[in-house]
Amino acid sequence: MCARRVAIDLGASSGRVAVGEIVAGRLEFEVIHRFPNQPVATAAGIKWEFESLLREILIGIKRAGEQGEVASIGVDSWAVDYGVIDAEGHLICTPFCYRDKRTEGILESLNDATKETFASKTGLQFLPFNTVFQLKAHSKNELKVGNQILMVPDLVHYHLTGIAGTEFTNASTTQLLDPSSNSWIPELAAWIPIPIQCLPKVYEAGTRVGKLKPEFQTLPGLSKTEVILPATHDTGSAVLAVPMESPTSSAYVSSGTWSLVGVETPHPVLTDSSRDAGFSNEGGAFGTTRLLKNMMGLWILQECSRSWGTKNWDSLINSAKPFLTTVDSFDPDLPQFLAPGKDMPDRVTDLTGLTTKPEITASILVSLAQKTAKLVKLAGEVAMTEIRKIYVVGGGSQNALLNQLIANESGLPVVAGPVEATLMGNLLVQFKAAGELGADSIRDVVRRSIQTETFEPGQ
Ligand code: LFR
Repeated sequence: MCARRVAIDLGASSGRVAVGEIVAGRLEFEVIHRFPNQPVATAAGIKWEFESLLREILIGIKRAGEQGEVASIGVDSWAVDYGVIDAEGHLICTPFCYRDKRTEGILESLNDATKETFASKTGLQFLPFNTVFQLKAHSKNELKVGNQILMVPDLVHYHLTGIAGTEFTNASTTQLLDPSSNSWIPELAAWIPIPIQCLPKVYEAGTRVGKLKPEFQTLPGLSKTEVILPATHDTGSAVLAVPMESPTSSAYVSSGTWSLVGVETPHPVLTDSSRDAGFSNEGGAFGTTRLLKNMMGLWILQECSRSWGTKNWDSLINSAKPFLTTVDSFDPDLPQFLAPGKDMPDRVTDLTGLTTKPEITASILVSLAQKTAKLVKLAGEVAMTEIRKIYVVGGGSQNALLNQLIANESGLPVVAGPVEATLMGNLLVQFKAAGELGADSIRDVVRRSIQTETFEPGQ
């Protein structure tokens, strides 16, 4: 009988718990629990409601166990955010949201020499919210020897097993890790400053961490369950499930609240051109590197539709069609778009002069497509390879209009799907680690399990 494995994917706007099985070489999975997630304003700043996320995760895990034996569980989430546990394992600081303004100004205050050290040692794009800058802004009383900094998925794994550690794909987004040696960089910990011992041991994706704590083992279906680390960075899991046949001539876009645009390389690309173009070398599973740039994804439109009280997302997208060739575009990565706010449509109006919902929507979609095409081209240049196809995965891959616009802007075919790339990548690492994929690669199984749609340029 085939093992049932559970993937938990925490996203910036929702979380999902899915159960997967391998049936005749295909991955079959079902999302058995969904719950909303959003950053909340607290007296300390913008934070995630971590206790509530844990409660929802447990509802999902219990449900999975009630339906049958669960062989393993793995959690992935957005990157960079972390919590702090003390020497007794108590969570003394729940995760801040990367959209909190406590890191404002830190990046700008770096001198050239420090910037050079960061860039050359980590090969990561400078983003104001990278973990290293959040830790710079963090109260140092909490960052002392004995305490540990755990990323969001690590906190959940710790809650489930009592074993503390982190995983390479997510650790690589902290801007504190050397992507070539997988080790923390003492010089950068000293810059914050934090004791290097606060940074946990780094494990590879696929590591079998151990059994659940006794209190969970007594629940139905969970007595033998182990935690197996997926690529705990959601983008890491998603990129594993990009169905590309030829990674050297393909670019991917992991499309959701953010768009992560790049190529997969066999090793970090720490060249001047990569650094000048602001590319990140994020650690991938199985020795790969995600050479990518983080750009604002559907976030601006999500915030506009929240502000407008939009009920029907599809009709909002359709309403934009008549205006695609007439609206002005803008750079979606301008800093004024980072923070949440009901005034998001006004922020677009300020740049474009557009005021109606269909025109603002058109302007956002065209801007996203233009920026995506530009980054695909840059990714090819930086990786010194010719890109012939773009793969779009994740929730945003359902946006046919955006896919078509990307194809038109780039002049390249766009292959859309899978929508649930992150869950699939998470589950398949667990099956692989347990030796249940046979000779198949993760991408072989993905290709067999899904249908994609291709958008040719100029249609
Ligand atoms: C996508 C993502 C991106 C990361 C951003 C913030 O969900 O993980 O890869 O840059 O969230 O953590």
